[in-house]
Amino acid sequence: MATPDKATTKSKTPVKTKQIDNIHLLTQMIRIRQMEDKTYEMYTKQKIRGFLHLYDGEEAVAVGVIENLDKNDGIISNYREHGHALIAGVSMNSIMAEMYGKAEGCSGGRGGSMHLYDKEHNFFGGSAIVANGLPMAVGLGMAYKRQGNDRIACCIFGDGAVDEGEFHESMNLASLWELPVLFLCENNFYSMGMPFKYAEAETDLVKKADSYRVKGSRVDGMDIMAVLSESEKAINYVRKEKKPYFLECQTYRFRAHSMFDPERYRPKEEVKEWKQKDPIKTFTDRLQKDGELTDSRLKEIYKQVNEEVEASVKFAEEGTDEPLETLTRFLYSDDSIS
Ligand SMILES: Cc1ncc(C[n+]2csc(CCOP(=O)(O)OP(=O)(O)O)c2C)c(N)n1
Ligand SMILES: [Mg+2]
Repeated sequence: MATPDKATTKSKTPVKTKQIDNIHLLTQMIRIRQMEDKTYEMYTKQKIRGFLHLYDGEEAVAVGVIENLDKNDGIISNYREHGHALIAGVSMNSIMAEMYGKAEGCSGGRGGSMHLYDKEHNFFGGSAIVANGLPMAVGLGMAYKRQGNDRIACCIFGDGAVDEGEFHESMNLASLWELPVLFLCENNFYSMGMPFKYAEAETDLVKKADSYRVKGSRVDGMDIMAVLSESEKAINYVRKEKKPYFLECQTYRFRAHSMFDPERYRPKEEVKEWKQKDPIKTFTDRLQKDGELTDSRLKEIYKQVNEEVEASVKFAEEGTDEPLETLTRFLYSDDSIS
């Protein structure tokens, strides 16, 4: 989807297959990381307030899946969604302004970090409520089916959402009604302080999907190439067969759950081990080893991305605080967004 570098696409029957430039993929992951590092800094300076859930370590999932979607496909996410929104094409300026609570933000400054939303890019939200997006994605899939188009709904959620009733209801209905929904589980093995293994009686999530007759697979979410390849198969299946698919990406968040979390529930050694698999570092090393990326090109990428980040901070800082007089807008449905 939208990007600084151009992605090349080529057609292949029966479903379109994208060929995406490796440098572009790396740049997209770096854009997420650098943008979020800046939000961390601005949070500590109290420029950004409220909750802030960062995505460090999980970038290969957002990039590896969303890059394979079409721009008309819908995306519904959770509260760790800054990267999802960015790769869906939402501008960094409007994301940063939203985090600052400015009127120029993608949700008019009303949502903040957990509620990014952009109709133009079919990004139907972030949400603070765990598993909230799943039934919404079923509804979106149903709408696309009834409209008779070939759009699909991609629903992104964490392992914690699998414990919720909505997961089971949504998988069941999407399967029963044959809806074009990609259920994308970012399994980072923790739901706040709850380790995955203590939360699930059945830790094989693909088996759970199978119990609803939803086809599924699992992939190493730290490896951008693996995610790209598996998500392409999954997306093509949903689009062509018009049936749901469950894709589990096993990943890890390098930072705390949110800005308030002493992280007593996981050993420091474990974090260190996962950091060895940093998707940006491993992909950078791979491209350099293969001679696809020179040191100077890498420097240039970081320079460009950092300029984009700084520009977004400037945009947010210069943005408009909503005046008191309009604070009650949007309470009723006819108060449309201007
Ligand atoms: C319905 C609901 N229950 C509980 C919470 C509190 N809560 C916020 S984040 C979270 C953890 C969810 O973990 P996961 O889905 O694995 O996503 P991750 O944070 O790991 O990306 C919980 C339980 C909530 N927001 N909504
Ligand atoms: Mg989790």
